[in-house]
Amino acid sequence: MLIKKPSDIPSSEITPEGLYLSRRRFLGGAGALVGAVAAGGAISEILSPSQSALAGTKLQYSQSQYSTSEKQTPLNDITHYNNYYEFSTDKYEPADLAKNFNTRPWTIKVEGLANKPKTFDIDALLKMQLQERIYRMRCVEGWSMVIPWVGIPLSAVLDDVQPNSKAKFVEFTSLKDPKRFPGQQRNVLDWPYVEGLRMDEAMHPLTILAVGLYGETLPNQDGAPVRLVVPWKYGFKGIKAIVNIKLVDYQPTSSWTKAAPNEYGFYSNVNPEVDHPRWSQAKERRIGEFTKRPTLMFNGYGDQVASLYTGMNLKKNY
Ligand SMILES: Nc1nc2c(c(=O)[nH]1)N[C@H]1C(S)=C(S)[C@@H](COP(=O)(O)O)O[C@H]1N2
Ligand SMILES: [Mo]
Repeated sequence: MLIKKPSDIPSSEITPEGLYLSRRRFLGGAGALVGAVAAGGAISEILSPSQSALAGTKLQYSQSQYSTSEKQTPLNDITHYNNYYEFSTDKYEPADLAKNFNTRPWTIKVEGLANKPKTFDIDALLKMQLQERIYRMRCVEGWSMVIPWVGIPLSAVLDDVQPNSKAKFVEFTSLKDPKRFPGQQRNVLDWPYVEGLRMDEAMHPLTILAVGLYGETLPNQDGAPVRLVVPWKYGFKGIKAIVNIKLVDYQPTSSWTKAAPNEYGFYSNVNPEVDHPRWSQAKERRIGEFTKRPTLMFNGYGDQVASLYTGMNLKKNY
């Protein structure tokens, strides 16, 4: 496959994390008011009948001390305002384009520098000790949501394969299948989508593999059947449709870093003091609100995660 070097990609293609906002109605107060399903509505009610019967299945889970009590974003917004370039660069399109995406069979291979590499079947993962994690999420574009995820700590899966002492980072890879992902027929990103975490970030109790939201299995457009959620980092870290998790001794190069290294660094921590090269990160718009609110350092999770970055220059390591 022909991969375009970053210098060959017109800026209109690497702008994506912002380009479409200017052209499209921004989801906000008015959009939220007309939303058909209020917070707490059932996913099955908003899915078209043809959508995979697997999305919107009730999950068993317990509560967690890590959840925020902030008002949750309506389900209709969480499922109709998605960044998912495998389907489309337009945030309004994945809801429809993903509706027939088949998430069975599905396995997640966990391999690399581990004593007991293992391939998990998604249905085995769904039977692990799931928890609800109501997290603030913030996109690098400046919008935020509060999402009641259901998932398992990533550490539970990693502990199972026993990482060895050479493992320093974790590399995540999404499914590559241009037949099922129309967006992969275009070179908007270098497919498959790849992300990475440092070992201590991956093992942190806030980091989860999400398999559901609002108590039911994930809608396809939100990353079914399994996606990463790291609440103190910009949304693009939350890689969707994961098929491979690899323990490695090098710092993985994520798809966004590859596309625009000066804009999207490895750490990607939510940081109001470090502007994106083309816009400020000082404020954000919570979907459903008119007035912008100040963005919090580490997205408000500083008490739990700031110590991971002690002594690091966060302007250099953006
Ligand atoms: N595989 C894959 N994962 C992805 C993306 C993508 O395009 N492909 N987009 C990322 C970005 S930029 C954001 S903001 C979040 C959006 O997640 P959501 O649609 O559940 O809100 O998914 C992230 N994970
Ligand atoms: Mo994003």
